[in-house]
Amino acid sequence: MMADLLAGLEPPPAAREEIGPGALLLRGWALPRVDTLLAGVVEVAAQAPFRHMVTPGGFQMSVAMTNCGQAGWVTDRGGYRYAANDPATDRPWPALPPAFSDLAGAAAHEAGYPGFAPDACLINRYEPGARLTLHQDKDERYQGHPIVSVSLGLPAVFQFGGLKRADPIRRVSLAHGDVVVWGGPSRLFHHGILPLKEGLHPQLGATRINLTLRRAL
Ligand code: MD6
Ligand code: FE
Repeated sequence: MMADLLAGLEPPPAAREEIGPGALLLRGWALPRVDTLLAGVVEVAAQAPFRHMVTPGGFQMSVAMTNCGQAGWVTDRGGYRYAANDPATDRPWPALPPAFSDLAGAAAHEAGYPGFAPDACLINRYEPGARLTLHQDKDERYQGHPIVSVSLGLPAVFQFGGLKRADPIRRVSLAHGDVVVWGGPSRLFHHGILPLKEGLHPQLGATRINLTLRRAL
């Protein structure tokens, strides 16, 4: 009886929260596609393993990273850049799984950025204690495109500041299945992730995965 009543109902629209000018948090938006996304991560990591890269200043990052798509974001003593090949294997990065580009296009459309077609995805993997210090994403060739970010696994506290490093910072909790789309005036805002708290996620254990889909080239 109840099941009959519910069968015809659409799922409720994901909660939308504007976290900055042109930056929209779509809570739970990726939940229906989590399994496909995770299968994509496993497939990519089998060809291009997660690694802890070194910053230009010589520090090893606590976040492990890999990439897929036409270009991958890398850092080493020589600086930050996009590279066509994975420096670990000297082969091209694995292709973008269609599930990644489909979700990014649909989420961007939903957030008011129609026609977004990513060509690259940076995959971040956090374990408890791992963090990402305040930074701007500005290594993309043209920064007029938005970035779509998908959070999976353990929750994290996202810091979202402004154009200047010293601007006030808001803290936003990002949970499994949350999607953030940002572009426009917020595209170059400083942001980061506070040290991940201990915890166990039913699907991912003591891990948080973040996908950031971009147009890099
Ligand atoms: C993270 N995200 O959520 C780190 N960058 O683990 C980012 O650094 C990021 O979420 C650009 C656009 C969206 C993001
Ligand atoms: Fe970033």
